[in-house]
Amino acid sequence: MRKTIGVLSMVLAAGLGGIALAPAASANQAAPTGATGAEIAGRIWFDADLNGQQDPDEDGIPADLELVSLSGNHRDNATADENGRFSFTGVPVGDYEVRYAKSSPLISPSHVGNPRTDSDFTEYREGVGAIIPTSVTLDSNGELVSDQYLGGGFHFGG
Ligand SMILES: [Ca+2]
Ligand SMILES: [Ca+2]
Repeated sequence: MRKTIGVLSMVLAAGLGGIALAPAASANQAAPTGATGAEIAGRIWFDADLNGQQDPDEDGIPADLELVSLSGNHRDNATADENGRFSFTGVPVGDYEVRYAKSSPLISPSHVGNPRTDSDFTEYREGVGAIIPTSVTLDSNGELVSDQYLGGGFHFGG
């Protein structure tokens, strides 16, 4: 009799332990990564031949950029350096636009060839400028996923 009660208690304890631990473990995983934020980065460049790829002889463009949430709220500003490289850091999970308020609507074709060196401008919006849509998501391990190879190719002509 004693032996049977002992086994029953152990089974009950193990079952309860399993139930109690599961939600605590997943909550602990998501909190620290979500608080840090992700990096969104890329390069604005002068696409001389307008082929949508960053070629070795094409220069970067220093540019003032704005990060805006899809709901239209200003999130951050960044300035591309003399090589056209820019970075936004500490960006939380969400959908965004990187906006470049250039005056010429002549932008490179979107997503042609190698995604690390292509142009991710998808539209020129009158009164706003050239738009790169992007997002920060969480993968199944709770790790932040963001694009650090965003390209913005354009031409002055037209
Ligand atoms: Ca090119
Ligand atoms: Ca890209």
